[in-house]
Amino acid sequence: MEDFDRQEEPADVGTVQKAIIRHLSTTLVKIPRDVDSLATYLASAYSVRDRLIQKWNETQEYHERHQVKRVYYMSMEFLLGRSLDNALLALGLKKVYSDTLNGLGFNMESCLEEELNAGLGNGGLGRLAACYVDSLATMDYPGWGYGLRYEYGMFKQKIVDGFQTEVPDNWLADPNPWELPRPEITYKVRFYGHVSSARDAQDVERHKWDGGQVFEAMAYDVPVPGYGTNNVTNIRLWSCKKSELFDLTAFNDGNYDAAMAAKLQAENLTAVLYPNDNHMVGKELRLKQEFLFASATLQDIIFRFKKTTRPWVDFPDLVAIQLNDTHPTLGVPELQRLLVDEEGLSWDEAWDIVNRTFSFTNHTVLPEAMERWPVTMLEKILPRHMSIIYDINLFFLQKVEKKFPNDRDLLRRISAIEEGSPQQVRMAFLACIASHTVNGVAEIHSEIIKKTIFRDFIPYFGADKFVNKTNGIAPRRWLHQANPQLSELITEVVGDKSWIKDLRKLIILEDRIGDAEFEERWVAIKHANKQRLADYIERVCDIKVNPDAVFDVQVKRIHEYKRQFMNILAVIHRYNQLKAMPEARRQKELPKVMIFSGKAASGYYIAKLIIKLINSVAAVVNADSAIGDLLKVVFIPDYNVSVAEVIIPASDVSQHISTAGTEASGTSNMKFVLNGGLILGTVDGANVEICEEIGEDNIFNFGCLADEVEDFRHTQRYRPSSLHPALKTVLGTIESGAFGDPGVFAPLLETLRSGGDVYLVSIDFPSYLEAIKSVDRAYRDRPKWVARSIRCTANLAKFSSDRAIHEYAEQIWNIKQCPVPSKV
Ligand code: 26R
Repeated sequence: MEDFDRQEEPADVGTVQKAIIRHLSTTLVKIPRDVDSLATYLASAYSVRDRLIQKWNETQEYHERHQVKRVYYMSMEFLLGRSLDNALLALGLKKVYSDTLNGLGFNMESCLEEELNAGLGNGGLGRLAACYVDSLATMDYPGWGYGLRYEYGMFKQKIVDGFQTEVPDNWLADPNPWELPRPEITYKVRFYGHVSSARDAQDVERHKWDGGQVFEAMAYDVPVPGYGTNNVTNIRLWSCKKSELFDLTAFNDGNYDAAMAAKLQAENLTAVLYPNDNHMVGKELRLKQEFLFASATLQDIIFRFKKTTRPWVDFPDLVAIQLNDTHPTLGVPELQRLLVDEEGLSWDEAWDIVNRTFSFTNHTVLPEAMERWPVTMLEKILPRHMSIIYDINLFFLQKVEKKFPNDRDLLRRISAIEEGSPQQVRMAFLACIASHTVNGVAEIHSEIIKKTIFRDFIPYFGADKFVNKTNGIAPRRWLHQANPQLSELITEVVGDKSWIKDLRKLIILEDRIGDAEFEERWVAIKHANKQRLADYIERVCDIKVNPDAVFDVQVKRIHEYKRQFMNILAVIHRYNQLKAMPEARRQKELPKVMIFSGKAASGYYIAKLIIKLINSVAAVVNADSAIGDLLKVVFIPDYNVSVAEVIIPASDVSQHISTAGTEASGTSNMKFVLNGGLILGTVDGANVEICEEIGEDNIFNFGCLADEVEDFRHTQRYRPSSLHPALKTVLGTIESGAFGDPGVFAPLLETLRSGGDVYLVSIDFPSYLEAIKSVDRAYRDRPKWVARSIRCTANLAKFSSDRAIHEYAEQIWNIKQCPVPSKV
C-alpha cells in the first residue's frame, strides 16, 4: 500500500474544537448537557492521542526503514504519572487547548485533574525509567521501553487514625486514552513442563521444552512524545491473558468452571504491582511476572529483528537491551534459549550475542533488596532456564578458574549460584556475568558497588566493565510542567525556550543574582508555589499552614535507611525547645512547616510505625495554641507523581538524609534543587555531585561518611547505651505518652537500642541538629538565601536526564540520534 501520507492537523482553536467535539459525541457518546470535566478531559486526550499516533507511526516506520540500532529499556516499573499536560507541552498545544476549553466553558486545570495517575512503579527506579523515555524521545534516540501493564498500580494510601491503610489503585477504572491495545501482538509464554533432549543431524544435543502451562502476553503501546520534535517513542506494556489453546481443552471437557478459573488465574499474573521497594519477597507470582515480561519482550525483539533478514551476528548491531536492575534478568537465559533451542544457533554463537546485547544498571546496595531465587523454584517453574543458568555459570567459573587457578574460595564467592539450603540464584551476578557493562547511578554508588557486591568480578573482567552513569531527571516534567511560572521567568531570561532541551543554558541565571527586580520575582514565584501547596494541604489534610513559614520537606518512600524517623525525632526536639522557651523568646523563632509524604511497603511494620509517629506528633503540635504557626507538621497522604509536582516547586528546604552509603542516588534531590530549593542532606548518593555543582555554600551537609559507617556499626565506638542527651530527652517525650500510647511506638524505639541502630540515627543525630541550626541561620539572611536559591537552579544542568541518556547512548548502547523529518 502507498503511504497514508496524512497532512499534519493544523493547531488552531477551530480545528481543536472540532476534534474535541467529535470525540465527545462519537468516542464518548455524549450529548452536550451530559458533558462534564471527565468527558472533557477524555475528549481532549483522545484528540491529542490522534496526533501522537500519527507521529508514532512515522517514527517507527522511519526507524525501521533506516534499520537504526535501538535501545530497549527493560523495566518492571514505569512511573509515568499523568500524560495530558506533558503531551500538550511537548506538542506545543497547551495554549490552543486552554483557549479552546475556555471557549467551550471549561477550564484547563480541572480538566487535567481528571486524569488518573499511571502509578506502575514504586519510586525512584520506576520514575527514572519514565524520565529516560522522555529524554530518548526528546533527543531523537531510537529506543523503546518495555514493561508490564499492571491492572492495579502502586496502592493508594489512606491515613486512618494516623496509620497507613492501603486501597487498591484501580487506575483503569476510567478509559485510558494513553494506551493502544494491540490484540494482534501476542506471544505465548510457558511455565512448568519438562525438557527433553535429542541429538540433531550434526550430533549436537538439542533441547525441547514443552508441556506445562501456556500463557499469552498481549501488547499495549503507550506513545511518549518528545518535546518539540516529531519523534514519539513507544513503551510496550504486556498484559497476561490465558492462552486460548489451553482454555479450549478444559472447555471441551465441559469443564467451564475450571476453564474460567484458569483464565482468571492467568489474568492475575499482571494484576498487581508488587509494592515492595528494597525488600525482596520470593513469591512465585513475582517470578512468573518477571518471566512473562522477559519472554514476551525477547520474543518481540527477535520477531522485529528477523524482519530485517540480517544474519544473527548482526543482532547486537541493531539491538541494545538495558536491564533496569535485576528484575528483567530472566531475559538473559531466555535470549540464550530462544537462540539455541528455537533458532538453532550454537551455544557460543548465542552467548556472544547475549553478551554484546545486554547491559545492566544496579540501583541499590541494601542486602535485603538483592534478588535471589531458590534453585528449586526455578527448576519447577522454568526447568530449561535453570539448566541454562547452570551452564552459563559453569562456563563462567571454568574461565575464572583458568585465570585464577586453585582459588576455590573465589569460585564460591563469585558463583551465580549461592551454596546453602536452599541453593539460590544470585540475579545480580547473573546479570553481571551476562552484560558487557554494569553501571551504578551516582559516582559514590558506582564506587561502592566495585568495592562490595562486584568486588570479586573486577580482577576477572577488569575495572572498565563497571562504569558510572549518574541519574538525571526530565526538565520537561520537573520544571517546565510542574513550575510554569518559574519556567516562564527562565524563558524570559534565556531569551527563548531552548533551555528546556539544553539545561546548561540555565547558568545565565547567575548573572541576575543581585538584580533586585529579578530576585523579587523569583521570591514571588516561590511564594505562589507555597500558597498552592498550602491550599492543597488545607484541602486534603484540613490543616492551615502559613506560606510565609519555611517549608521543610521530606517526601520519598518511607524506609529506615532514608531516616524519616530521625527527621521526626528532630521535630520533637524542636517542639520541646519551643515549649520550654519564654513566650517573648519563642516569638522570635523561625516558623516552620515540616512536610512529610510517602508510602511504606504494606508489610513493612517499622516503616508503618514511622508514619504513625509522624501523624501522632502532627496531631499534638498542630493543636498546640502556644505554638501556633511556629511549627506545623503535615503528613500528605498518597504521595505520587502528581502530588510531587505540587510539593516540589514549593519547598524552601528538602531533606535527603539517608545513612551514608545507602541511597544509591536519589532523584528527588535533583528535582528540588532544580526548582530553587536548598538541600539538607548527608554525604550520600547524588547529594555529593549536587554539592560539587552548586558549591558547598549552597547545601547543608552533615553526618558520618560512607567509609566510616561500617566502623560505627561494628566497633566499640558505637554504644547505643550512651545516647546523646538531646536524643534521650526526645525518646523520653515519646515514652511519656506525649504522642499517645507509647506502647505503640516501643518497637520503633527499640530499633535504636537492641535493634542495633543499623542506620546510625543515634550517631548522626547531634550533627543533624547542628545542620538544622545552620539552615535556620541561613534562612534568616533573606538576600543571601535568595541568591543561593537562584544558584541552585542555575547550576543543575548535569542532572538533566538528557545528559544521562547521551552518556548511555554513546558509552553503553552505541546508538545514534535519528530525528524524524517533518512532513512538507
Ligand atoms: C524487592 C525488589 C525486587 C525491589 C528492590 C528494589 C524492588 C524495587 C526496588 C527499587 C529500587 C531498586 C529503587 O527504586 N532504587 C532507587 O533507584 C533510584 C534510581 O536509580 C535511585 O535514585 C535511588 O537511590 C534508589 O533507591
